[in-house]
Amino acid sequence: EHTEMSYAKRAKLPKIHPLASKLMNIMEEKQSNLCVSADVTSSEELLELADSLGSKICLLKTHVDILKDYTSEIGQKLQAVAEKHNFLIFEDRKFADIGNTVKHQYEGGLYQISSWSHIVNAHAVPGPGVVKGLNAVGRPLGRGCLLIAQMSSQGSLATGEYTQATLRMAEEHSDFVMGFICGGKITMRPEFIHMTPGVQLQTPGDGLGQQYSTPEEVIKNKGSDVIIVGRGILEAPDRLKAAEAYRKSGWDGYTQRLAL
Ligand code: BMP
Repeated sequence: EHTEMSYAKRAKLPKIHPLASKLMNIMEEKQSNLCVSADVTSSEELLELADSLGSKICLLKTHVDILKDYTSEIGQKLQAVAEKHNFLIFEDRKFADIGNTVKHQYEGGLYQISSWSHIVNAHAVPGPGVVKGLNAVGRPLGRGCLLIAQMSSQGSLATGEYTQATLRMAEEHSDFVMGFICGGKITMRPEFIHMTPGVQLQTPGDGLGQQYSTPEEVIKNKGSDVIIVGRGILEAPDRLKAAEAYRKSGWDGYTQRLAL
């Protein structure tokens, strides 16, 4: 095995995306590689969740299009909470259209995602135009993008050569692409950050195709950098206690990986 670099060291790499650098510094500072997936349908609950779990997380992942009461103030309110607790915001929009269309979807419409979300993600399936379109809107604002290289769902088509082609697309657009959604480490380039959904301590799946691994498996064994946890925390009787358990478990996985 190669030697593992700490998040703090990777944050200082000369070619790292500024937002990846910022995120890795936050992770080191808060000793958290936990991203909470805030999949709730009320704005009040979303903001309350962000505020109450803010100290435990490096990143908050949103699906704003599942909110039943979205208003244009949500973005700015989320940003204020993110600043208060020092975490970043990741709208899990999964852009997957031609460059010109995703430009509009990212900047405009109801949600104006580029105005409040530090990070977005995209499928590689349209080819590099999707990244170019997002880049045109996001890069001047200092935003970053993750490419979906693999998915946690059963029967996912994002495997093998598709994953490799996604990796090459990221390498060719590393001024805007800062990393990946994936099941584990897919590149040795330490500038890229790997984020993994489908993480839960108790359950193997959800009956709708979701497949779960534990934080230890994802961070220590598979070499990912960030665990994305939704229902493992949201459905726990005590969300704060659960968030702390996932934070600790993810961080232990990381320190154990560094010690290997
Ligand atoms: P949960 O931990 O409750 O299963 O939620 C996982 C979250 O991560 C959901 O918001 C889902 O949309 C997202 N996600 C995923 O589960 N698998 C992927 O491959 C990519 C995702 O964005």
